[in-house]
Amino acid sequence: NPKDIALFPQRNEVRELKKISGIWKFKKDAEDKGVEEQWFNGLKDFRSIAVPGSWNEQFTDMKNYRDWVWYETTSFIPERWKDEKVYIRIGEASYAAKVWINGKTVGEHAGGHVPFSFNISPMLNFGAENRITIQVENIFEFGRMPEGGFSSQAIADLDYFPYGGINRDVYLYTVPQKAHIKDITVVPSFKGTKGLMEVIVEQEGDVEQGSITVSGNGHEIDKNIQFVDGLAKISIKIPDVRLWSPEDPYLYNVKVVLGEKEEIDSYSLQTGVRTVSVNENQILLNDKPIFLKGFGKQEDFPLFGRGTNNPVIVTDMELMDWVGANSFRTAYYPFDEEYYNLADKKGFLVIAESPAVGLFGLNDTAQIKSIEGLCNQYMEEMILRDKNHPSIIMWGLANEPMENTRRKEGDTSKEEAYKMFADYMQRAKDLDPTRLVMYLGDSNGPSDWYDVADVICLNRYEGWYKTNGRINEGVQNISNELDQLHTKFKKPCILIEFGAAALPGAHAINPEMFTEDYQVELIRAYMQMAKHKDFISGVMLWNFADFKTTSSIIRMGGYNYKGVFTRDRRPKAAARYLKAEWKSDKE
Ligand code: BDP
Repeated sequence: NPKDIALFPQRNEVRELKKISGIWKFKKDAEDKGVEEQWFNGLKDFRSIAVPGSWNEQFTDMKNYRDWVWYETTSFIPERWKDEKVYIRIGEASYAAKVWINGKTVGEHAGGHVPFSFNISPMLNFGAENRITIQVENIFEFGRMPEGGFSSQAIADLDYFPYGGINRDVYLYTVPQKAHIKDITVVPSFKGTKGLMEVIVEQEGDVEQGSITVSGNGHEIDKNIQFVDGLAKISIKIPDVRLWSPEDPYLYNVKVVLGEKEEIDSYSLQTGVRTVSVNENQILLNDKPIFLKGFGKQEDFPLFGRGTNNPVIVTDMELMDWVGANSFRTAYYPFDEEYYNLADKKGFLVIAESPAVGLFGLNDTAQIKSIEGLCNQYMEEMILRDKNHPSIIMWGLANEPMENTRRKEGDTSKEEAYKMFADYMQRAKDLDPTRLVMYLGDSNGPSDWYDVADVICLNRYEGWYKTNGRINEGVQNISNELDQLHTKFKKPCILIEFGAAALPGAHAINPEMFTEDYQVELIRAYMQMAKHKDFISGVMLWNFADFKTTSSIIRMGGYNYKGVFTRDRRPKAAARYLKAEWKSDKE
């Protein structure tokens, strides 16, 4: 059941939680013979791998490996878990995975960057060690997301490294047998000093009664709830509401209990009260204009690749504070939940993105059909998992959807592509009417699709790939384009991706491409231009840090050097320039 990922597992009076990440057994299966040879009954001749962590970084012979592998670990399951429902939750496995417990099939999942969860009670031995086996592959092909098979690129058609493996933590957790809380959606709003939370609770089971307690800012509000067909809805008024904002990222605690006299299940989450909206020129948070100063980020670091590492999450937000940024994008996929938890607490504004990168598939009818379902699935999983984070103000639903320039007369795929795209964007808005939606429009993409987005988000590389070496001319081009787009669509715009590669330590008197000086000059020119347009609601640099990508003639050593920090988080000259700009804005 996909809904099993809606709530991050937690430990309380009625729920148990055990993290089973660590060093696991690991084996390559390039010929895909493991299932036939029943490797799920115990791996032989294995080596060891860290979970979470990408295999590409950990093994010298697996840098570009994308085929099948096997993971195995054991975990003791106590006798007292017999009366509970036990689940396994895998934070993410790229790209597809199959799971066995004690040699018995549990289930499978396709799609990286999002968690998946299975009820494993029927396969467990209680009061004993249990063997957990996960088979993973990261094959890149047509009809997957991100899509493969469009070019002869050795590894991927996209500009980040397609790391494989179990890249996030793995948990075992329990929920009560009788009934449990499956999902909680909190929709906040306010009027003057009165806050409102519309809360929807979904349970698995048929308990009729429950309660909700919202506490914060010196108030505690208790309400009983009634379930009809497993669902309960209630509006909770919050007096003297303390709104969530970057200046005051205040969080309320929402506790849901199932059962009347006896507590059958309970779940607590933290969320904030804030609203997001737009007018013709601005993005509004709590009805006041905001300006996004920030970065596109990747989950990428030496040694663990895309594997989750909490010190990196904490450090990156410290560094964003240090330069005076207030926002970041999870380019181009949903990040580990800890990013959003910390952003909620620190008051960062987040554009949360789905893995719909490089939609070259909008070329013809067959391609559109092959990815439509996947786009929707990932968008839905992302919203299901992340909807209660006040830090997320906007969903990023696609990166650079492309058009077919070789269409023949009578070909209707252009209309079909637009329709698919518009339906997809609308579906996200229907699922979550409280946030904005956007996609990143490339200069080669369709320019008339912005009518389906709340904000016009441009990625432009003038002064770099185009008008290279001629920054002012390039920036003038974008300035003209922005004016035209704004006149046509009457929506706020974000310069959401721009930048120049800078090799750390490279300098020149006359700014030359690839020097730190050129990167500063380019960023300065874009930011100055943005200052003179009142419909620009943000500047977000590409990228926060240098990151690993696939080898090519424009990616020296396999890295994209557009970071303002190096891959190991040392500041380039551009970071100091931004700090001077952004910190002085604040003062
Ligand atoms: C943009 C792509 C992004 C790349 C960037 C670049 O959307 O993924 O990393 O170009 O070339 O067009 O740095």
